[in-house]
Amino acid sequence: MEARADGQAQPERHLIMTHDTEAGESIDGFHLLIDALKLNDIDTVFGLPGIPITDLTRMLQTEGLRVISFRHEQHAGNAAAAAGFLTQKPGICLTVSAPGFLNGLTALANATTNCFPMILISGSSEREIVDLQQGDYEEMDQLAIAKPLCKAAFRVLHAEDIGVGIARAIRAALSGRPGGVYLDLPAKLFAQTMDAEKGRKSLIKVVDPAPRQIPAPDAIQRALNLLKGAKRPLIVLGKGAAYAQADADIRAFVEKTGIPYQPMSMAKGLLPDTHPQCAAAARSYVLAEADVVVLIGARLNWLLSHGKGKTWGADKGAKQFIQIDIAPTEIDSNVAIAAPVIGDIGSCVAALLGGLGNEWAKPPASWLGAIAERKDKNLTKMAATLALRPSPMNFQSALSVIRDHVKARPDAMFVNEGANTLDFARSIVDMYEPRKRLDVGTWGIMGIGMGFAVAAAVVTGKPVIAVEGDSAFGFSGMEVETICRYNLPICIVVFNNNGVYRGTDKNSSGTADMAPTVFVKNARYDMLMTAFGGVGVHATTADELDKAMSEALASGRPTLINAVIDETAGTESGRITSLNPQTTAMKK
Ligand code: FYN
Ligand code: ADP
Repeated sequence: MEARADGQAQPERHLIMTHDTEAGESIDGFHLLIDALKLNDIDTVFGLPGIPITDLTRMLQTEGLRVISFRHEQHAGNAAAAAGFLTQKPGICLTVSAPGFLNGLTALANATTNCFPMILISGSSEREIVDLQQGDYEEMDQLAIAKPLCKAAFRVLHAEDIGVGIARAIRAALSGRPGGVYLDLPAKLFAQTMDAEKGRKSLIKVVDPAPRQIPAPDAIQRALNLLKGAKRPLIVLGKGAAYAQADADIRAFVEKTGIPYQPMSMAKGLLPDTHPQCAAAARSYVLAEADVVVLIGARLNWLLSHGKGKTWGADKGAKQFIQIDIAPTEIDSNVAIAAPVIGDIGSCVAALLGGLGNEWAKPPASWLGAIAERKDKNLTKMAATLALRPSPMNFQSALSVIRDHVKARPDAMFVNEGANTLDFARSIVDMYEPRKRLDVGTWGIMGIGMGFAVAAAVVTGKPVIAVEGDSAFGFSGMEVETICRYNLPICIVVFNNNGVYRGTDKNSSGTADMAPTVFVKNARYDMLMTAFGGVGVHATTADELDKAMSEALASGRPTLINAVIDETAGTESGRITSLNPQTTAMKK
């Protein structure tokens, strides 16, 4: 028996003979697909059964894969994407045709945007009928629809091509910049049979699916020359750096150069947030003042103000960038990059590290001192806020409790979505280990919460703390049933302030409806969990929240804590209010 990531035993890999015929043994499409996945060490499938893949989900389970069955495909897809990010293996999401496929597609597009490897496998209706638009059951040209929303899309029509289809999907998802791949499997394919021996030979074990890409020596030298001359250098670590699993070399590079670093949200913990070189608490200052910035697996997109403008101290003179990325076309996408370093992060950072030599001078003390001063000021201010115990709780007082639990369990996974709930948690809750934080990512998407939490629990076997805005939780809330069904050690904390952003907006139209941002007052989200046999707690004080979290983490039982937050707390869109277009009247 082989061991699986979740610790359960996995039966030996073998080819399943489905029929004995006079001509010899034969195998069907179902089993060729299962064997192709197993051959490539895929041990878990996230999905939702239905026509035409219901039997496939059963057979996958029988043949030793773990099948995590969700209540909505979007969350199964998000789980697959998070699993891909955490493991460097493509996460698999399995759906039914048309509507199920479309539900999974949001997750596939989100995975692609975030550079997470996943494969969406959807059953589909019969090509002959779909292409003539003759009105088949769940008729849809899924391949055409998926194509522009992912890295690659393939359809397999013949059983003998299943091996190639899976191999191509794995390679496309993992190689170069990782991303989402769509694999279209028409219903008829599953029942096709072929000679078992030929079938076995048609399967492909993918060799080196994410080949290292070694940076050119002159690119390394160019980057080091630029860095050597820097007076106020800064390193920005992105989730690409977290994905790369080059943790030791990244840490060595940061520490050997002595350069302060700014972690993007999912790179938090790559080095502990409490590391003396962490500049997160002086973010505005370091971005504006740095003269040379090393981007490691972080794009200059909206989250980094496109590398220009006031955030980057546009009025303070030229800023130069060194960018490490596997995708050459990312370079110069927003501003000129003086020293591109193209390759996989592990190879690039190792090469830079090798080029530092023994004499590398640490950044000027004036730069480090100025950052330390800003940090101290912000940390002191933050500590004072976190010490308060207002009634009802506000975001900060509730998060100070959560912060202590994460500190005590640095190995726990942390999932976070919302607006204010996300923004406050990002700066208040320190992370201590790599790839522990999963959040809304590049799109700032709501709805990843329960899918990511399930994947985090299934893939790592560690406890999961999911901190959710009440609005954000609503997108995937029904998956608490999934969490209870698989008895996953997930502690969900819903920050309930009665609405989107806050709960106090008024309808000014004179009708009886609530304002669009307001929810049912004093809702009891905890009861959703008790409905399925989990633990539900209604927490109105920091002490109650603390006690409930202690119990949840100790017991490992599925728990939902309804944390009552002051409904006046929270600002429109959290820290990204400026992205809201305003009417001319409001501007005046
Ligand atoms: C950070 N900060 C801290 C700390 N960490 N202070 C004290 N202690 C600690 N540990 C300070 C930091 O210096 C900043 O202050 C401030 O807190 C905010 O830091 P943050 O969160 O890193 O930075 P900011 O400005 O919010 O970053 C911009 C951003 C971020 C775009 C990267 O907002 C982001 O990731 N947003 C995602 C939003 C999103 O997707 N929302 C979902 C959709 S919501 P100063 O240095 O003084 O500035 C739809 O409505
Ligand atoms: P963040 O949102 O944290 O800033 P992004 O998602 O914007 O991070 O950027 C991640 C970047 O990392 C992408 O440009 C992607 O091409 C790159 N990347 C992902 N994996 C690797 C890898 N193994 N090696 C090099 N670059 C990578």
